[in-house]
Amino acid sequence: MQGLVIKAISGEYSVFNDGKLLTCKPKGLFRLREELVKVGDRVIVDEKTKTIIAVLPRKNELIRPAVANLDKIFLVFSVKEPDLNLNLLDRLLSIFEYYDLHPIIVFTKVDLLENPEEFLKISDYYHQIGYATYSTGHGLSFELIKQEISGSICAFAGQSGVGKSTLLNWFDGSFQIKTDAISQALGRGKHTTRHVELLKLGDGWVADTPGFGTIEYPNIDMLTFSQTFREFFAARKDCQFNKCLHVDEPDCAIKKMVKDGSILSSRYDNYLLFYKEIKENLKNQY
Ligand SMILES: Nc1nc2c(ncn2[C@@H]2O[C@H](COP(=O)(O)OP(=O)(O)O)[C@@H](O)[C@H]2O)c(=O)[nH]1
Ligand SMILES: [Mg+2]
Ligand SMILES: [Zn+2]
Repeated sequence: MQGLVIKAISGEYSVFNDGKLLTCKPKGLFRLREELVKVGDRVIVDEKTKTIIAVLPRKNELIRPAVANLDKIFLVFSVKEPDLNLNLLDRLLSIFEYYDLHPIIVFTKVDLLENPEEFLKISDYYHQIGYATYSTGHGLSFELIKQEISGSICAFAGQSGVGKSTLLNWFDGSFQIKTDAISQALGRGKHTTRHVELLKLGDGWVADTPGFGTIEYPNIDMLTFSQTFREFFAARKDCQFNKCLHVDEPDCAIKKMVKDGSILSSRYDNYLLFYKEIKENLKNQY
């Protein structure tokens, strides 16, 4: 039979097919390298011996968290406690654009803001450049987020304490995922690892991934990197130079747009930081 791997714990895989779960081991070849089977994989299983005999080609895969075939990734960011981290948001957006992973933004804890104007400007900006954005803490977006999940394999990514598990529990009370008091969530050691598991929500699947405090840029050339900032990519034709990287070039449309306020200045600041980081990485490779 063919099934979907929804859980992997110490060499045992839960494979979902037609409403049933089968606990399987991979056949010898795969056992040698555990990472050869990932949560999200579609696999062929020999039901008699309960072994995974083949992994079907993946449409994408992440290394940490180890998950394959994601249709959508929700980037969960609290607006307070912890403060909105636009640097991490821009980094994740850029990296997931590169992986072609369809990022969707969820801003949480909007109820904690006394003055939401500044936040609304930021949230509108990301919406206007083409990202689906939702916000929670006032109860408005739940049904819409649920609809986004329907029919897709999704993951919730974001720092510890932003409210990923809380959201998933709101969607389905039977999940009963452990949520952390904020102080504990922030103070928790970096090395706490938890397994990834796909949870069934309607006819979709969601993974509550362990915290995404940092993520490394993949090996990426500068021009491709510049294209992972959507609105920069859209406006690049107005730059004087073909292949403008929007850093030192004269007559750069992006820099003008930052000046006149049509590009969010934090976006450009973060772009420059990542640009330098990637350049450094490239240098260190030789
Ligand atoms: N005020 C407020 N608190 C929230 C909201 N969502 C989550 N929290 C709290 O934030 C803390 C961390 O939540 P948790 O779901 O464990 O975060 P995770 O580490 O991202 O899974 C918990 O104390 C939650 O009760 C929200 O929308 N508003
Ligand atoms: Mg959690
Ligand atoms: Zn430019």
